[in-house]
Amino acid sequence: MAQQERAIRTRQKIVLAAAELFDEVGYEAATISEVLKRCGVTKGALYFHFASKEELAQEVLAGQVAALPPVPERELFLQQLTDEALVLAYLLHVGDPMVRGSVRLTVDQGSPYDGLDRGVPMQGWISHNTDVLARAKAAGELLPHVDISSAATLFTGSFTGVQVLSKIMTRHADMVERVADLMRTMVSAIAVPGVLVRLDFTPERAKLAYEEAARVRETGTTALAAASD
Ligand code: XVR
Repeated sequence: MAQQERAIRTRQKIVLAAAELFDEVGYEAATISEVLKRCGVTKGALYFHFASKEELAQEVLAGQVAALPPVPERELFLQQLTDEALVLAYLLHVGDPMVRGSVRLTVDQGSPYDGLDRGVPMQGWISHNTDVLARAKAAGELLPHVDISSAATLFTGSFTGVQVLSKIMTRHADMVERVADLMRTMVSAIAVPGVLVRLDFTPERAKLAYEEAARVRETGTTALAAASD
């Protein structure tokens, strides 16, 4: 294996172990020595990649949006947005360590002096939503009054709200159902009627959409593309 590839893998191992630890104990209580124990990397190697716990946490925060496997483009952009929300909910529900650790770091308030920039992933989601909603608008899927940037922010804010509630009430057991409800309600306020009737908000989509997206990430092909080969 090339040296560079080995370095990338080591880095990924460290980040994953850190995310897992942040998910379990939060930022304050997490220690570099516990990350070391979990990832089986030498202290020297860890410090080569990350100078501090803060740098590690910032990397986990930065990886949040990319931790969502890419949902293949749908016929309707509002279905794509819905499926992305369902896939993220599913990952929280099943306990994906990268997603859970990163999301916990984002929402835990911590000390005002801990130096973490929790706005990084939030801004990433808002920009992504802005992009998808702009496409939805261009495709005629949105009601004329819809303000894209405020809707984009509202999706991220309300997802965060139901995520916190679901964690408190059920430890994410009902996460997929809460997000399916949220998307049905919010999308109903912005979609034109002819589009709304074609959208599917059932929670059962979550697992299927996740499996499809994970397949795309692994192989670079969709089920349809693979079938027509
Ligand atoms: O904006 C998001 C989606 O595009 C769906 C609408 C998800 C926002 C997730 C924000 C994340 C940070 C804290 O979740 C939290 O609870 C996927």
